[in-house]
Amino acid sequence: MPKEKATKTNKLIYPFHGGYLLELEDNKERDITYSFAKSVGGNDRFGLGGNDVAEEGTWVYYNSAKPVPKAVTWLPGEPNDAGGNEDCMVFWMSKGGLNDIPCGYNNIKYICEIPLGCDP
Ligand SMILES: [Ca+2]
Ligand SMILES: [Ca+2]
Ligand SMILES: [Ca+2]
Repeated sequence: MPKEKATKTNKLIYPFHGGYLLELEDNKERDITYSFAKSVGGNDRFGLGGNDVAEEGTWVYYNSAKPVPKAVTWLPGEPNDAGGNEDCMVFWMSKGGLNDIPCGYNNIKYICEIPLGCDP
């Protein structure tokens, strides 16, 4: 059911004007946005744009379809595809880093980014 999962998540992206689920380029962006999630609080999981829905073990971002860079590091032992059903990237706040969890997970917040305009 990879397509259904992707559609479910895409619906969450559209309400944000010009924004999309967060795509981490490196650990610097990871640390900055993790701190942001921590300051927002209120949930142990914050969903990002990374997923391996299309091909197990191949992590890409929803919006750009770019691979999740090797420069972005996960929690030790993650992503582990626990139960063969973890295809979406989250910040796991109580563990302090990136984890993969089932895409249909209910109790979750999402982080989006909006590209800055570069008008002259
Ligand atoms: Ca980004
Ligand atoms: Ca997976
Ligand atoms: Ca996991």
